[in-house]
Amino acid sequence: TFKREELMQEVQMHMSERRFQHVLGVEEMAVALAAKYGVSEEKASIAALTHDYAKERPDEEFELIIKRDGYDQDLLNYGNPIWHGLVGASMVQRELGIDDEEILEAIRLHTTGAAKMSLLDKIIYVADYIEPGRNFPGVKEARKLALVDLDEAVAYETKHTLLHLIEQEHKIYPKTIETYNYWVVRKA
Ligand code: DGI
Ligand code: FE
Ligand code: FE
Ligand code: FE
Repeated sequence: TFKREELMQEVQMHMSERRFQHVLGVEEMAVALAAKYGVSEEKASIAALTHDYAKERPDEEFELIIKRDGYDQDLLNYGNPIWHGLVGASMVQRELGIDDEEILEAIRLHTTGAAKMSLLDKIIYVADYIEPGRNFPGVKEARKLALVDLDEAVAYETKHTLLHLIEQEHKIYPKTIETYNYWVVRKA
């Protein structure tokens, strides 16, 4: 498996410079959150560096893997936004040799979240949203929450992402709804 420098180089080769800068921002934020919440900083670093590894792969490649590897075929009704983490984790595993299941799961869940999330899953989900390069209305509030209560940050991100998707009339992946029901509604 790779050292950080090698991993960075491998990831950089697979994406635009702009996206690579986003990845480095997610890493910075994820490592900081890992330190704060008592999670392995190394795992946070590796998961952050690889979370968008598959983001620039052609749709055809994802479709082939979804058909071949026993994924729920309903996934074919979605697209890269849903595939690059959920299916992309398998590319990270095969191509980068990362076999740590906690890291792979954090990659799988980084876009949609889930009802059941580990601390590492939450850290990657939130770090992706609040990395220093992000600039949207509400990002300051999300950054503030992340330093106070990670679960509140998950809830905030989930609610605002869903609002945005609905505003744009995008198709909602069922797991995204599950995340909303669990973290936004069920929360006391
Ligand atoms: O890969 P990033 O741009 O860093 O961020 P991401 O992986 O968190 O999100 C990718 C995109 O996916 C983002 O525009 C939000 C969108 N998304 C999240 N949940 C859903 C979704 N898109 C659809 N269509 N349905 C969802 O449920
Ligand atoms: Fe992503
Ligand atoms: Fe995200
Ligand atoms: Fe990302």
